[in-house]
Amino acid sequence: MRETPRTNNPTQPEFWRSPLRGIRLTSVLGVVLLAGITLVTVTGLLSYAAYNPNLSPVNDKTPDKGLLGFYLFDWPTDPHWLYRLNQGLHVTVGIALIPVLLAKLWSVVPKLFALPPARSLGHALERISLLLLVGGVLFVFLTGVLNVQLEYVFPGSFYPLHFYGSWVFLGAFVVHVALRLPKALRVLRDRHTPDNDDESGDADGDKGGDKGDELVSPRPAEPTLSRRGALGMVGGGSLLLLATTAGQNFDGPLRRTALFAPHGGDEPGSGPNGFQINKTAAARGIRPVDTGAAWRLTLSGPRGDDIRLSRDDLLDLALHSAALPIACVEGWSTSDQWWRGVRLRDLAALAGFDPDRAAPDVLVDSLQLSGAFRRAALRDNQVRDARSLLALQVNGEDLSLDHGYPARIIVPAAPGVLNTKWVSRLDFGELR
Ligand code: HEM
Ligand SMILES: Nc1nc2c(c(=O)[nH]1)N[C@H]1C(S)=C(S)[C@@H](COP(=O)(O)O)O[C@H]1N2
Ligand SMILES: [Mo]
Repeated sequence: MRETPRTNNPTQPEFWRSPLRGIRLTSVLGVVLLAGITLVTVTGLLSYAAYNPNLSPVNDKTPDKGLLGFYLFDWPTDPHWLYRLNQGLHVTVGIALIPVLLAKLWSVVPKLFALPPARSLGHALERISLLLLVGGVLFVFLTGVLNVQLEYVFPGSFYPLHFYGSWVFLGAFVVHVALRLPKALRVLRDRHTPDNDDESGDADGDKGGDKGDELVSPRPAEPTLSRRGALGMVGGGSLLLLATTAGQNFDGPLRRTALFAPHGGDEPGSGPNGFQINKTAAARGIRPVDTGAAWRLTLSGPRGDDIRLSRDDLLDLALHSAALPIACVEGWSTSDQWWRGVRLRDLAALAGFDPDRAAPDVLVDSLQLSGAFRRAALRDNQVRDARSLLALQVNGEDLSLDHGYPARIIVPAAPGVLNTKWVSRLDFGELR
């Protein structure tokens, strides 16, 4: 029996000593990642469609997307909690996957150091795709988490970074899954594939069925944890992140369980306007003189002449109610709030359209002079929906300044970014 040599060189397989590594661990983690990343990918692509990026340059943060916008469709207004569910899943599942992702990378790290860097052209191509896979996944998760935690650390550039980064990662991911899934499934189906919980992987040189499993350490250290224990730790970590994040999608005591979420904790204040605020009026530079008695809403449409309405004029129109949530791209949401105001379709009619025959799109402008989300475009199906309001009140009281007084948009199933606050102008017409 020969003693396996010691080494300080990570390009040598002997350097990596954990007895937990092996194709089984990698396969279990891989299959969990496949399910999780598929869900995060689908909800991410849907979230992009929910912005209506192809409706107007005002909504489009990635004007150079070209073919990557191939699948865009008219985002529906039903069910009214659609975006709340979509984005809650995208962010919560993404965060809960982090321990699984790190464990998967740990399980294959010896292979990333292995030499020679390329044995053949095919091998070289595979290693380049692995670079894009590992770099891509770290980049996409990091930009996502930083955006949620710190809000726009990359001013103005989060969307293009996360969007294009995701497509690079996705390409490499599809290649990786196509190459490895068959093996992973075979390993998981075959109960006799040796793993490191059984006796066959010990250091005495008789590696039995481990032959060919390059992930198994040729010089394993004494185990301090079983593979099942390691998987338990990873799963426990995921559950902990899930339990300390998911609460940001609910109100009251549940929200206070969202310890790591910036929009967890107590709702701001109490009373009818005491629900989560994203950007306050002060943070967006909204001045009290602009929201006082002099405020007017300007409507434009095919009539030509602009129509100007005071808040009292709006209150004299037919008022309607709708119970709708605020659901932010950052993955927090409120439960349904009871909004009251003027239907967008009624305002379209004032501007000269017949929304029953053909509803127009609308470009919404606000009092905010600079910064993100001061303007947004809504599609005809959103204007037509009887629950889409220019809201003046919420939960039986006037809107607070921070929730958009004098008037804000609220649309069913739409992302928060389309629910413009401090509205000043609505231009109805065909946008696309
Ligand atoms: C973001 C996700 C993922 C990353 C970053 C990642 C990364 C890696 C890396 C770097 C390797 C080593 C490649 C080598 O040089 O042989 C590897 C191997 C492997 N991966 Fe993944 N992977 C991911 C997802 C998945 C998924 C979804 C599956 C399952 C379907 C999977 C199954 C495997 C398998 C079976 C191996 C082969 C181990 C071997 O043959 O020794 N991986 N992965
Ligand atoms: N004018 C303006 N409207 C805006 C925003 C903004 O920054 N400026 N933020 C949007 C975003 S990202 C969200 S999630 C919602 C949040 O609404 P709330 O603060 O009333 O909860 O408002 C939207 N409307
Ligand atoms: Mo948002």
